[in-house]
Amino acid sequence: MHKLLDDIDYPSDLRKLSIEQLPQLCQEVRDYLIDVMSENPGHFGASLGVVELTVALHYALNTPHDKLVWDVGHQAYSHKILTGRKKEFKNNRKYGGISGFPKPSESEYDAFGVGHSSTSISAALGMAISAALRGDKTMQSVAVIGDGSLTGGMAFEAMNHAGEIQPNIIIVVNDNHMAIDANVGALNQYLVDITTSKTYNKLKEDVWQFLGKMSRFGPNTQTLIQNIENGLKAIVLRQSNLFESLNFRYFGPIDGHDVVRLVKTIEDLKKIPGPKILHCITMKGKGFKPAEESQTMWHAPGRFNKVTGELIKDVQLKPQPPRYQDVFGLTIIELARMNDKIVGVTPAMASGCSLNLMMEQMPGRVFDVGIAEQHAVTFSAGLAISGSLPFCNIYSTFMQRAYDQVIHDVALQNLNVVFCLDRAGLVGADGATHHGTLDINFMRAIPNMTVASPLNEVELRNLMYTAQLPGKGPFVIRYPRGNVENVEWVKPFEEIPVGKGQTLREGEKLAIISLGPVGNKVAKTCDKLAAEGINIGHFDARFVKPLDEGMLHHILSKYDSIVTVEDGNIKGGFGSAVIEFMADNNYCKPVKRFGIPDRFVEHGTQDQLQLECGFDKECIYCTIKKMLGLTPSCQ
Ligand SMILES: Cc1ncc(C[n+]2csc(CCOP(=O)(O)OP(=O)(O)O)c2C)c(N)n1
Repeated sequence: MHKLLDDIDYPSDLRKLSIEQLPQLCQEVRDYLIDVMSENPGHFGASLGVVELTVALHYALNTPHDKLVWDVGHQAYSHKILTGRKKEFKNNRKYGGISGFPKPSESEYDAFGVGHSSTSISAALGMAISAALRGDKTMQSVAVIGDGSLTGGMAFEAMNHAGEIQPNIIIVVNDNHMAIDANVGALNQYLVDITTSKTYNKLKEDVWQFLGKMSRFGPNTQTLIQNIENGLKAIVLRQSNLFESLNFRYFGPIDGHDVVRLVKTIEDLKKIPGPKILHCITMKGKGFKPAEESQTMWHAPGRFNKVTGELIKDVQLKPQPPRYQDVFGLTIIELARMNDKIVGVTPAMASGCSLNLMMEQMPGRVFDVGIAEQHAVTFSAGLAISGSLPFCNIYSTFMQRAYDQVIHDVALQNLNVVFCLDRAGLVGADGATHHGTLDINFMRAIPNMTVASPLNEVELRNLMYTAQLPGKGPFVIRYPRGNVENVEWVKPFEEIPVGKGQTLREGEKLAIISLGPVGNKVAKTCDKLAAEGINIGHFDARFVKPLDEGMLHHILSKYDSIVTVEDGNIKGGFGSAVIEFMADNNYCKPVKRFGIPDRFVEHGTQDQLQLECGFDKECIYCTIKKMLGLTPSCQ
């Protein structure tokens, strides 16, 4: 059967439809999303939740002239489908395919590059002001931000600014009461209250209907509308509405799945100057029952049967080892039982980092602070200075947000906060915005800081154990996304001396020094070389800071050339630390550094990206053979 979506590639095609046809189009877009994502997984629930909003926005706005900024961008899949990427969507997040997030270099409809939350209002504000400065009076600047992302401080910084300078912007609050887990915080409660307060909403509805009637009389009634608004709202609404108090005009809450009403509302809002909030109530996973019912699990599920909703597990013949995040999540519970000072802190990533396990067992000792990395760090500093021992778990990429807090609030005061950086290194399909490849570099620059990366699951446990022993100061433990090496991983805790690496094998001529789990791949390369009669040394640094100086002196005295391997950016990273050590100690030897080159790496599987960056097993093998003057079997 011919579908409306078949004829739509761009918003200009969409605008040819009558408003009555939009519900059908929404159904088709939703079906297409379910169809494609059942095979090629991605951010599912959030995308299904904004289908109507996306159609309405592109229908009512004049994109790409009007600017549409998606916060985080994980929900922007229907936007991609309706802006020239319908076919390409089948390769969403795949190596060489389109990005899972809006990206201006990919499309002129992607007004701003996103991936990290709470940036949309600032960016839309900048766009609105820039348009005003160049005399463009027609451009609309719209930010779409979820209730979860609204908990990020930047969103408030931007509203605070906008409320004063009164730009022409629309902020659409996409309120589904969820972040990845259930949304938290007083603001979340406020949004619930505002949605459910009968008195408030009756009043809003009356104002709304009145304004709706007036707007039908055309632009001449605008002044009248404004006068009424100013009078009525100033008296009644401003005192009772947070957004009104910040000098925004607040509209809603309205049903974010009623596409016709959304279109009419957005068209009305376009005629009202100044900063406006449109509060839409949506449901995450809308239209796919399992996703509506289990919203956290369906935030980003794997492949699934699109009829039954059953998740498709890849065939597994033997039991799979746990993920690094689970080792963290289970180990912190063990440690917290032994040490009652330990608490867990997460900025809205409880299930992402497995702190949800501790939350279930020790609810009073884990704090989900919302999408607020900066606050998470300084809150941890406050806990630590008062005698608690916080394990603050933040994905490496999101830790970039809180750099000053780490320096100023934790390291400068030498506080014992344990930073567990999950998803360190190349993360895979989430791509450039999410790779955690800079933490080695920025953490090793901070005085007082210990920076470690475990080789495997046992080391992760032991580092966590070590970090909570007295007097350890600020302590970073970085570990990657993915599974650990062994099914059996629970061993008694052992303290690891801070700044001590380990010898994995001695050899001759050339030594590899690796950092973190990438060392397991290196070990396999060493095995392969050994099978050919080439015996090189392999050392696990464990610590980037402090470096194991004794081990380095040994390596640099014994071996002729050095190879470093790290899952992080080469510039200023672990290999650079080794070179600095060599320069400071007058060692002059050839060094080859493997890691991520000085550019942003896109999306793909972790293996594909390591290969692209030239530090997969094969590249290391070939380089070593060349360094030893041997002809590699590869070129
Ligand atoms: C700075 C930052 N921290 C954490 C995340 C991880 N993250 C991605 S989506 C999401 C939840 C966003 O919630 P909301 O804005 O309400 O959107 P929804 O998924 O509910 O549609 C989080 C925490 C992020 N993208 N950026």
